[in-house]
Amino acid sequence: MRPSVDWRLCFVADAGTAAGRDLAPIVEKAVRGGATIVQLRAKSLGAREFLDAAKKLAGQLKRSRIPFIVNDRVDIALACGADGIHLGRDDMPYAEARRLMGRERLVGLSAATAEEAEEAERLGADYIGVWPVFPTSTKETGRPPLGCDGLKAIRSRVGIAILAIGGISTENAADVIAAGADGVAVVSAILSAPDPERAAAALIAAVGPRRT
Ligand code: TZP
Ligand code: MG
Repeated sequence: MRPSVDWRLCFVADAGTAAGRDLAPIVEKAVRGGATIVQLRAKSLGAREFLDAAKKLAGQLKRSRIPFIVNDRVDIALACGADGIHLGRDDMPYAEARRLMGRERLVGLSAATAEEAEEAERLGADYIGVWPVFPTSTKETGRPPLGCDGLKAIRSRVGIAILAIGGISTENAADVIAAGADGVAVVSAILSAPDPERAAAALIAAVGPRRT
């Protein structure tokens, strides 16, 4: 059986935003601060570099007992022994990804609308990354932010775990949880902070105690 997941704070370790900085020590600090999940996102790395980084984080996070999710690439997730995969609309379709990943690993899907959220739930995804909740400069979204009202509307339509993403900070994290998210996923709030451990600690404090 897959262990239950504490969804509260997903640190999305984005190689692009890190701009050459080693992700491993930043991930370690984020976990020390209270991150409950880590996702590796590496849009511009080739397979070999992506896999090297993924293997390093997979080993590190196994020791910390923190679920490790790979963004985009099912092959990398399988090769490094990750706990899950996160897929967007242009990535491998859910059914093929699930067949390869199996039921013991997590498969998460991005959802920008209530229809996409319902489809993800129907397909059997373990969680959805709902985006963009607030304006963000980390990723070109091309969509107006959902805001807490948009997030609430999605919450009313699905029962699966929701990770809110896009412009989440210590200032708005509690509102996002009040709107029905199970957790928040952040890039810059941790990666661009002067002290990633303190930033993660402030975020998890804003999110509050585990409820699921
Ligand atoms: N997916 C949807 S928005 C986003 C991703 C990876 C970026 C969120 O980054 P930030 O810096 O936490 O706003
Ligand atoms: Mg993707």
